[in-house]
Amino acid sequence: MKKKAFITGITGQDGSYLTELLLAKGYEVHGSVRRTSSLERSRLAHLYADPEVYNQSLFLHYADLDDPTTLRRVLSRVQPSELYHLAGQSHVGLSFEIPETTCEFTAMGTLRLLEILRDLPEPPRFFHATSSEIFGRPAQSPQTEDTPIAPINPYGCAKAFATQMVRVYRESHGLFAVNGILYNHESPRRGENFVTRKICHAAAAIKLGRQRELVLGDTSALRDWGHARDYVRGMWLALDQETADDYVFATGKLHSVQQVIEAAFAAVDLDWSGYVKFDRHFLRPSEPLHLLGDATKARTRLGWSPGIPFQELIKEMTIAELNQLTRTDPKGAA
Ligand code: G4F
Repeated sequence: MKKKAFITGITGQDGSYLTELLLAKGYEVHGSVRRTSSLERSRLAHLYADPEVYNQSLFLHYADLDDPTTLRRVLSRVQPSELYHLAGQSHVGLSFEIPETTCEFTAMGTLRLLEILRDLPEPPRFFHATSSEIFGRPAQSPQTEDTPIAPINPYGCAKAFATQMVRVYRESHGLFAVNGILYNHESPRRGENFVTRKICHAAAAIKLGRQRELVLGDTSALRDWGHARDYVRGMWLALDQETADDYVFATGKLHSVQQVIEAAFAAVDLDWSGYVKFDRHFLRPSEPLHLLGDATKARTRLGWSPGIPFQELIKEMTIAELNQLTRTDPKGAA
C-alpha cells in the first residue's frame, strides 16, 4: 500500500518541491487548492500535465482553511498518514496591511486543522511550517527551539499562536504534531514579491533591456537564506521519526539584501550600482533583528543539513529568470 500524504499550500514554492520529493519516494500525494477563478498551479504544471501522475498518484481537492467543513470531509475521505500544513498568508510586509486576514488563515486556519485532526479516528502525523519570525528581535543569536517566542509583526504573532497551539495539541491531545521553525528559504519558484526573487528577476530583466531599475527598501537587512529544496527534505525527515518534536531548519549563515543584489547582478555580469534605487514605501514599520538559526537538533536527530550555498542559490535563481524571460520573448534577448 502506498503511503498517503496531504499538503495544504501544495501550489506554493514549498508545496511543489515537497510534492516532487514525496512522489519520488512512492507516496500518493493529495493537496488542497483554493476555489478561485484563476488557479495558480504553475509550479505544479509539469506534474499536472503528466497523465501518469495527475489523478494517478497526485490528486488536488478544493478545500480551504476558512472552510473547515469541506476540509474535514476531504481529510476523512483521503485518510492521509501524513499532513504537511504549508498554507497561509506568508508575506511579512503585507501582514501589516492585512493583519486580520493573516491571523484568520495563518493562526485560526492552523487551529481549525488541529481540531479536525483531533476528531479523526486515526489522525495523520502533522507538520506545521512555522517561521523564524516568531522570535522577533531575540536576545539570543543564533536561535534554537528553546529561544523565547516574542514576535514583532502581525505575521509573526499569527505564526506564534499557531506554533504554540501545535505544542498544546501534541502535549494535551497526544497528536503527532511537529513545528518546523523555518528560516528564509528561496528558489526559482519563490513568489515574486519576496526580495530574493524580486532582485534576481530584476537583474535578469535589466540584462535583457526589459527593466530600467530595481527599487527596494532596506538593503542592509540580514537574513539566514537557504534553498527551499533542502527545507522540504527536513519536513519529511521530521515526520519520519519515532516521536514528534520541534526543529529549527536554517543554514546558520547571515547575508544582507545588498549581498543578494551583488550576487544576482554578478550572475549576469552587470554592475548593480547604476540600477538600484531606494523607496521608503518598501520599508516596514519594524524589522526583526539577528534572525539566525541553529539547526544542531535537526542535524543530530534527523541527519539534516542544508546542501545548497547562498551564492549558488542566487545564481540559480537569476539564471532561471534569464531563461524564463528569454523563453517568453526570445527576440528581446540582448
Ligand atoms: O523576502 P522578504 O519579504 O522575506 P521575510 O520578510 O524575511 O519573510 C520570509 O521569511 C520568513 C522567515 O522564514 C517567513 F516566515 C516569511 O513567510 C517569508 O517567507 O524580505 C526579506 C528582507 C526584509 O528585511 C525586507 O524588509 O528584505 C527586505 N526588503 C528590502 N526591500 C524587501 C524589499 N523585501 C521585499 N519583500 N521587497 C522589497 O522591495
